[in-house]
Amino acid sequence: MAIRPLVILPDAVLRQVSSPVDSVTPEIRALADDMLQTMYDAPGIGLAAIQIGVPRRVVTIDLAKAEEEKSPMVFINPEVVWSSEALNVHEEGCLSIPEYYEEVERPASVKVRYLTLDGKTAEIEAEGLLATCLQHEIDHLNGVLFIDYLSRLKRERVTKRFAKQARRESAA
Ligand code: K2U
Ligand code: ZN
Repeated sequence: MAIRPLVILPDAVLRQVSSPVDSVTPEIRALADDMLQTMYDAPGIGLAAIQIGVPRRVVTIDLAKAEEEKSPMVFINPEVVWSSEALNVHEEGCLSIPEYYEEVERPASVKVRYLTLDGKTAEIEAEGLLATCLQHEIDHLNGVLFIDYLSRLKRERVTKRFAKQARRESAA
């Protein structure tokens, strides 16, 4: 188990499309462990493997509050197989775009098919924060960021801000 460094905007790695997992190997289990540890340390309630630089279709989520017992979920090759016409607006953030939050509109409910860590195919019907988080994470697997749903002006403004910060850090 290890806490891994997070990939931060504007790193082009975040725009990669992640590859499907063919079989749930010990390496994939170790990756999921590292993702959970990294997510809890951040702290965050979701993480996609690309956010620690690994272009594989693996997502971890835990919606448990700080004072509650952990309830880790691992989704391998998750795909939305149904989404509601009803929409929901939720404030979103991203561990790869730290301290930036904006409202995003997404389908209120989704059905997601995925592989479990045991290699079994499963489906989950989600609404509320879980639906938002699953869609946010599956977007990461396709190189899509929540800022892509904002106006061009807002997206360019935040991208320029993070690019300027990255230049400062590399010059330091
Ligand atoms: O992908 C990530 O960076 C993880 C996000 C997951 C997330 C995004 C939007 C809405 C809910 C969850 C991080 O956990 S960001 C922390 C956070 C948590 C709740 C609401 C907003 C941001
Ligand atoms: Zn994110």
